[in-house]
Amino acid sequence: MDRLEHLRALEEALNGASLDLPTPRAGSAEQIRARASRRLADHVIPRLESVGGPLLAVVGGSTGAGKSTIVNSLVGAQVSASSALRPTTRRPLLLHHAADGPWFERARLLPGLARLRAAPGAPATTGAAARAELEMRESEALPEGVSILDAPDLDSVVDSNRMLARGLFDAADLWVFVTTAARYADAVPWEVLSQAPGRDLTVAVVLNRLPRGAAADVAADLRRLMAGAGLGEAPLFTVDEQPLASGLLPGAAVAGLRRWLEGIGADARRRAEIAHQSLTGAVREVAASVGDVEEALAEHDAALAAAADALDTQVDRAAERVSQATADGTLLRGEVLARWQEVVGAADFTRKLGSGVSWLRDRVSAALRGRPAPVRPVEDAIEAGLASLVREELSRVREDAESAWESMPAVAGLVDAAEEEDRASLDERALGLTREWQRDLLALVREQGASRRAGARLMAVGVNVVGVALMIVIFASTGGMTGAEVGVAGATAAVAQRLLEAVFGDQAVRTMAGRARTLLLDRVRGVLEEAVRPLRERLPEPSAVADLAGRRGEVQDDWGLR
Ligand SMILES: Nc1nc2c(ncn2[C@@H]2O[C@H](COP(=O)(O)OP(=O)(O)OP(=O)(O)O)[C@@H](O)[C@H]2O)c(=O)[nH]1
Ligand SMILES: [Mg+2]
Repeated sequence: MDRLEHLRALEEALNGASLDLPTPRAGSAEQIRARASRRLADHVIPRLESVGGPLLAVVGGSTGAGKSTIVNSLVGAQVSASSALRPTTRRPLLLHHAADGPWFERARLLPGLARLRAAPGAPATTGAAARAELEMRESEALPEGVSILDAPDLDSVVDSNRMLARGLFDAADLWVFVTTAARYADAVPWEVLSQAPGRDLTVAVVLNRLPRGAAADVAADLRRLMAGAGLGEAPLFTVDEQPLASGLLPGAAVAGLRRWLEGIGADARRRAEIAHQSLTGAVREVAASVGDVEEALAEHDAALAAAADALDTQVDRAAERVSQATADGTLLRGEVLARWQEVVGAADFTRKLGSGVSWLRDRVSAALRGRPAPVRPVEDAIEAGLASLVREELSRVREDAESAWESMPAVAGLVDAAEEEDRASLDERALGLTREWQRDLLALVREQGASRRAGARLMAVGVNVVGVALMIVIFASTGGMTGAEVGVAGATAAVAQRLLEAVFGDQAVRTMAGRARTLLLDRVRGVLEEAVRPLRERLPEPSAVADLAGRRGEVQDDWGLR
């Protein structure tokens, strides 16, 4: 790719660089990004696309300094509105020699401004502030090769004026800075003007409205300021205070400025040099700005990653809590135990378990015959316990995730925007999980009972009873439910364990319990993740910072800026 393509790619990368989170640098970085992108589009790219065009001399300064009056006087006609109202100029006016017209037709300089062509003799208008426009006019009074742009005021109270004026300065090859005896030390225009040397920009200063008598002193003071700002070499043109004739200064008052412009226009080599300097200066500054934007993007992406991590952490913690509570007997309380004991028959059942599976089968079958669906109440009790545990964690994980984000300034604002889930849907999700897992379990049991031997026993005891036994074993399994400490829950779990072992054998029971537990925890993770999903969805995409850095590197290489 060539220089131009690299610059276009950089512009595209800049336009795509999103700074969506309010990180500390986001605000300033967004402005830097917008300005860098605009400079490429307004000036650098169009200049490279259509080489050899006339220079653009932007006339800038404070409102009322007499910019429009100077421009009118240069061309000897009232082409730009000047008035006692501040600010007057809203719409920039570009004046060029007729011979340079075709270049301006071709080049897409300042593409954000709608072109408005005024006939050479048409009266001046100020333009509406609402639309970003650039008025173009031919003028035979200007030298070929140098165009002049009368800009809105640099330090305007009108935001759009100020932004526009700075954007125009960014697109300039030459700056003609107009100030007055009264205002030459104003801070704001100097802040802009002092950027010129760093950009190798060619500058001329016009000191307007010099009161007779004070001319020498004021001019000397201004020269001192200019030297301090690195503009000691720039020409200074002074214009005495004098009455205007039809709004214009006499030709002699602006003769120095005109000669300077004509000198540049007549010297093709100098013109090419000035154009090259302004271009290189702009590319250098843009590349440096892109570096700043990259830093902000890296900060943005780090904040993004931290926010995503915070969600992961809360999901992990909630999953861990569920994992604990489903393994330490917490779920084997009251209702579950009571109902399970009804299934396997009173407390003395444990004692008789030694007599083997046939007894157990008889006991359970009898129970099944005696009461139509004695296993159903245990299933319901387990379902209720598990569902309420999960339900609680679903609310909590969302709340914890929200408080984690609230303490992170970059994403605190996203919390309110995230969609809230109603209680009913959380209830439903928790219950849904429980039922799906119960189905998983029954499928596991059936699968395990596929062998002939186990199958017969499974049939005898009943798939649902075995399924319930499996749940009980899982809920009691790893948490201190063994040994001397065995309480009612432990004893009950032991019965379930024995029952399962009698049906499948102990190795198969271990495998099954392990698989069932994994299935449960996977499902739990799924619903927990779902609970924080509305937050996760609010997170913007990571920025393409690496891409931007790559594009900047290409441009820097092209321009020898590394
Ligand atoms: N007598 C006299 N009046 C001047 C001179 N220069 C400017 N003025 C007046 O000062 C006022 C402001 O001049 P403009 O040329 O509109 O000033 P500007 O810098 O273009 O101002 P904005 O467009 O608002 O940024 C107008 O009323 C001019 O007629 C001058 O040298 N002598
Ligand atoms: Mg003006």
